[in-house]
Amino acid sequence: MAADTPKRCGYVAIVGRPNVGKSTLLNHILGQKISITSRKPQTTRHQVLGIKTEDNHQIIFVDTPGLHMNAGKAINRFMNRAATSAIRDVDLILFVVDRTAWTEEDAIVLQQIKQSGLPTLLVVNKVDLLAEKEELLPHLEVLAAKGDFTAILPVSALRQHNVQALEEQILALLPESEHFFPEDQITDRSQRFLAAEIVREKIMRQLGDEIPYAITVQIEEFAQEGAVLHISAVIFVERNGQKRILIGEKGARLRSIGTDARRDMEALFDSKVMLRLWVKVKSGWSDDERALRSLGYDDKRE
Ligand SMILES: Nc1nc2c(ncn2[C@@H]2O[C@H](COP(=O)(O)OP(=O)(O)OP(=O)(O)O)[C@@H](O)[C@H]2O)c(=O)[nH]1
Ligand SMILES: [Mg+2]
Repeated sequence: MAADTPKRCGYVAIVGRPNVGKSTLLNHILGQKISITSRKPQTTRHQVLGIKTEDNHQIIFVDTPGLHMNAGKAINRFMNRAATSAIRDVDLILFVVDRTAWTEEDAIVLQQIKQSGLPTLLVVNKVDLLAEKEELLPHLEVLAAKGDFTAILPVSALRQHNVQALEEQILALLPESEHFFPEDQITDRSQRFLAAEIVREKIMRQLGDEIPYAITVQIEEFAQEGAVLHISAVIFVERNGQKRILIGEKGARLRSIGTDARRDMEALFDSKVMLRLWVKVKSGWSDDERALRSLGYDDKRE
């Protein structure tokens, strides 16, 4: 790279309704799992930065919770605020949609994007799942008519299809600027935050439809002692019945969540991990603004 190539740096928000593949896209662009993913909608609850520094450019991605309707509870309102505030504070937006589906929630996201007036790349994800590839082209034309997009890119975040082309588009739009983060930093989130998220991911993935939305995870201990990283986490649930389900028959479910989580933590932290999980009932935590703040759902730090 020539020494006189200008440095580039900018913020890129990844927004869209729940479950379209935003976090999967971020992880695959970074080549590292920073943001948790699952088949269930509303997996991501906070803004998470993923930083990619290469040559003379630094792209700071902002993963966001899926913007959704029926945001009745305080936790859901928090998540929507985290998504909409990201739309305002960036240089460029990636608007992610799922193939040819277009829902009322997509329309709400688009409306927010239009209000921001920011350049936007429309990312049509999961094209690997399209049975009829011919469907895509006419649909892309329909999408193009909905807004003023700088470009429209069909991609598969999971299969890495066209993701490179997307990165090139982003680079072309990145402002000239000094880098905001050190070259080796990949996220703004602490190891404690990432550990709590890994536990939550395993619960999202292993448990049925309702429990994952009733839980939150707090790290109580995070201490390296010699070759072993000791991590204790408390899983808060809303009710006693949920605690029973989470623990499972003779503790089997909680053990299995712990095993999966420990494996991911060992890979991410590059250390042997001793993980202890506890389950506590904190009734109404998800609809209580004060409880939310004390559990890390803080608007100043989405
Ligand atoms: N087949 C296929 N599946 C995908 C693709 N991208 C994401 N998925 C799957 O879609 C589901 C949702 O992915 P996430 O990355 O968690 O979606 P999200 O938009 O971050 O969801 P929220 O955080 O809930 O808003 C997961 O099961 C992913 O594996 C893709 O390109 N192809
Ligand atoms: Mg997500």
